[in-house]
Amino acid sequence: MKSVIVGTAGHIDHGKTALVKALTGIDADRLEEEKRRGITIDIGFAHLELPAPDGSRIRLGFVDVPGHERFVRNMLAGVGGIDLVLLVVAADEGIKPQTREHFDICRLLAIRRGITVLTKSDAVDAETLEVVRREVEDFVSGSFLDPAKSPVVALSSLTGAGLDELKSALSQVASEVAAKDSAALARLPIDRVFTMKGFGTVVTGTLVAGTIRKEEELEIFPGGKSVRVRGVQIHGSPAEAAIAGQRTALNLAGLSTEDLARGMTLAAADTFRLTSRVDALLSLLPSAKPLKDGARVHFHAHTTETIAEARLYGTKILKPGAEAYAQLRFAEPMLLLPGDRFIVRQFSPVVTIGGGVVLDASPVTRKQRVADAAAFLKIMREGSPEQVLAARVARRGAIGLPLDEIPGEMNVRREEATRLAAKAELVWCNPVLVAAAVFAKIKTDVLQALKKFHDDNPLVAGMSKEELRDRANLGPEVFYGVLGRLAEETKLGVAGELVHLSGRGVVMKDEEAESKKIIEQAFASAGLKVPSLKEVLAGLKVDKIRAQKIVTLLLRDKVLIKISEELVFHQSALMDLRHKIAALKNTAPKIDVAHFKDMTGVSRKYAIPLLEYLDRERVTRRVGDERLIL
Ligand SMILES: Nc1nc2c(ncn2[C@@H]2O[C@H](COP(=O)(O)OP(=O)(O)OP(=O)(O)O)[C@@H](O)[C@H]2O)c(=O)[nH]1
Ligand SMILES: [Mg+2]
Repeated sequence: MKSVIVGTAGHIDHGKTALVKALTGIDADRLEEEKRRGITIDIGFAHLELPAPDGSRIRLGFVDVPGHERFVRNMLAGVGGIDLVLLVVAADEGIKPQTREHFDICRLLAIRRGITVLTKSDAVDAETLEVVRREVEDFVSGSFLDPAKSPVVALSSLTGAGLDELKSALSQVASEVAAKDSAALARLPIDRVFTMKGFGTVVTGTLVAGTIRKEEELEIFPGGKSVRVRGVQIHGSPAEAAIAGQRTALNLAGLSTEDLARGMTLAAADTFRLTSRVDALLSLLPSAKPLKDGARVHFHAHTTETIAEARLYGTKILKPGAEAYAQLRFAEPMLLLPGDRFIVRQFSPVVTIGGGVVLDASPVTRKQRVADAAAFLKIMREGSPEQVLAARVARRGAIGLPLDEIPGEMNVRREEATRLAAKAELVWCNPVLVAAAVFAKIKTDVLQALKKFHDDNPLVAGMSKEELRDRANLGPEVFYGVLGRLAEETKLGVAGELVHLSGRGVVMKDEEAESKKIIEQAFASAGLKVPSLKEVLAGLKVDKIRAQKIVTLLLRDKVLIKISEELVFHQSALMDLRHKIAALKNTAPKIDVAHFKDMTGVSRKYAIPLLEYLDRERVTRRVGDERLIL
């Protein structure tokens, strides 16, 4: 069954609550004080089922709001989730200040459908009724309530005259209202918190999106606590699930009324983030005073309110009737998402001055801030979902946007995020997405850094990955994404921890290659009776620094092996020694220094370091003055 939320709007005492009661039989004034004073103070609720023109049934949830100017903030807590408004004007009074203010609010919130209701028709004669009807029709003409598109119904809640006409108008308009998206990520702005005997802690609200099932885990904003839904009620009856567009009551496990308040939001778990500032399109009412850049305002969205500072983009002052991009900075963080509508009221005296729509609720760091905020926000406002995603990824530059953050940033399900990412032609560097142009630039930068390294270090096989990453100033995800891609394209090679440009690496000049050979030869032919390194290097054609680099290379490649500060051997000589010692094991399990000297022909100066080397290599183990052959 389709569920539609109907809200009342209009000046105090114009008969809103009486109208809801005449329609539904329910008195939405539930507070004792309201009954005593005969006015509505806080929002109240009622419901009604009507046959739709096509024979199906429509469930209407009513949110009745107070008309008193002092309670506009309560009205704002109720009006956020409505699909259809009943703009109530008493025939004996006509248009009054809160008729205007409530109507302004409905327009600023972009409520699309409604019915204009002239109440108390019994209290005036036919002629007066006609005069008021004309006045009201004039007032709403050109708006979403234009009489050419939306019904105007005169009635009396006292006598019931006109009620049937209103019901059929309601059924017609409600059937035309676009249903809220029950497949979207769930969001329930809380408007009431109380305890119910036998049911525990209860929150109510209009489910503005998604579906909430019994036993589901949700997250509370602010606070971030996760909660389990113990029970669901729709209009006082238990239900398995609540779907978008329904007035919803939830019993939450393990929470007391102190943990919860109007203005908080229950939403899909592990998806959204609180925000302290949003970028928005802000419109000022023609009746408002000019708004200065940086002015403080009262900010209302859904059931929340806070104080906000309005930073205008590209202008110092917003003129009445004009609109501008603005950043709203909140005194307290809240959950807001792109597309959310809001109202702003003047700081003092408090009157409604404007409103708008949130374009971006995921502030980025100053470093990542886009140079042209207006261009970015224009895409947020008018772009297709892929364009919006592409711009969001592009502004993250080389840091990229984690796929996991897209649902929270754009209010889309994960599957949708993945689909959009594929469509927007982004580069996937698990787990982040990077704009194709940014990725191409990073590739160039990495290749350049690598080239410079090779130029500066001709004798080194490659650059260490971490040094390259540091040089390119990249996070690990994007760095390894780029490295992988460049390796695929055979622009570079990766060997262990080292990265080298294809075709580069160790490129020796003739002199160096010759020197390398000389050194190697000198040690290879010396066996264990090695010359001093200094001596060998002194006899080379190349300079000291280059000679040292060659030695470093030979040591790195394990052609030469250093066993102590002074002693360097060719690996083949040490290999021979190991074989000899191993062969000895068959005849004698132990060897002492004298025996070792005899066997190898080296002096004590070489014998001790060599034996210590063999101990380290676990070829021998020292036992007293002897070595046990292992
Ligand atoms: N004669 C007549 N009186 C009505 C009609 N509808 C409401 N009233 C009376 O008007 C007074 C105000 O009605 P409410 O329904 O409380 O008005 P409201 O718009 O809800 O007022 P707030 O919620 O305080 O803004 C009450 O005394 C009602 O009995 C009507 O159709 N005819
Ligand atoms: Mg009322």
